[in-house]
Amino acid sequence: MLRYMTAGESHGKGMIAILDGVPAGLEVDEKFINRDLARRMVGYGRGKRMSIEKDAVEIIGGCRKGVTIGSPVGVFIKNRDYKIDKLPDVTCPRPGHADLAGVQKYDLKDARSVLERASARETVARVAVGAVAKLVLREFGIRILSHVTMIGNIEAASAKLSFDEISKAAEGSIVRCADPEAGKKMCEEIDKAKKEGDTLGGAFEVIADGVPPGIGSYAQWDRRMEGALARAVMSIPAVKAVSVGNGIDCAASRGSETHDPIRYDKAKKIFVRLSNNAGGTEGGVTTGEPVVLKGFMKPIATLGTPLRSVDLRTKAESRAATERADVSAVPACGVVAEAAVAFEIAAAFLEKFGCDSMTEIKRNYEAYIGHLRRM
Ligand code: EPS
Repeated sequence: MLRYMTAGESHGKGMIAILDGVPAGLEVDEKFINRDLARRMVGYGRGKRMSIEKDAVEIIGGCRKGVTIGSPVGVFIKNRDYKIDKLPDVTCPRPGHADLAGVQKYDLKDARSVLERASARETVARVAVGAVAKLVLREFGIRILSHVTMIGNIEAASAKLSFDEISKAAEGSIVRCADPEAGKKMCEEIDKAKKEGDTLGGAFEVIADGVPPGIGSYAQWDRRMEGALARAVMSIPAVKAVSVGNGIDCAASRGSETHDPIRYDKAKKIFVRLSNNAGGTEGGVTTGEPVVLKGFMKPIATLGTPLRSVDLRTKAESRAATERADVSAVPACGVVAEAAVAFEIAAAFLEKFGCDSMTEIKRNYEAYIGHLRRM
């Protein structure tokens, strides 16, 4: 069973994660992990923190000579901006952040103790974990991308692009948007919001290509892929909705317009679909088509022009605390969602093909793919 936990505060010594259930025999490519950490840091609209940090992973367990040995993999990412005990108290909770609910729940006087852990800084550890999951999936030709489809009310058009075209365009865009025209407008919208002391949300799409049919299961509620993917992506700070495939539009469409007709490709000896409205999953099981989902992020809760709040000590009306923060972090959120999706697909993949060693998993995977071609 692949599982992980993280610990660490935004301005503590660093972030740590333990990833348990990684098969033995996987080469842990630190450069690959660090590349994802760097991708999480960029994006137009990010705050000053990203110019302080130089996120890099330190592997502190589960590897010998760069290869996994079947033990839990420990990762550590150091915070350069380590100053947690020198920071002032936060006593005016920000609407939209965990501040107020957190002090109530944990009986705290200072919302700093809440925001330090609720901060999206924690996602640096998730990206490191997701990168290890991507390394497992990479061995089976599974690739994952993300791109920004909306910031504020600016929407991108990318429906006609291939996986490689989207990936190339998004990696080359400062807002990780595959539509250059929309990307330009998104940057203008971010500038406008920044000037007005405001923040912006948006949406991103994650696509996993090369996932074989039969990952996940309809047999039990918690093994359904849609549920696992939605939970993983919804757990990223500020994500308020997830749709799989055309999950929102299909509610207003007819069955005949929604479901993906089946065809048999005699040359490749595989079943294929004429469309992929389902987003690569039917009945909680992958279909062999790309897994496609969208995440919707609310605007960041720390506003330059703060909203009305109440001082926790005096109960007097006040303005919410304001901190250094991002104007928009939708591009980074997409990268975090790639990690979340990679982890969930890897977990279900290992459940199907075994989890002890890469050689065992490859043997089982190849036997299964061969079997599918003989069906
Ligand atoms: C983040 C680090 C944080 C924020 C941001 C994400 O750093 P700091 O608080 O020092 O500026 O920039 O977190 C939030 C916007 C939030 O609301 O929690 C990071 O590493 O991604």
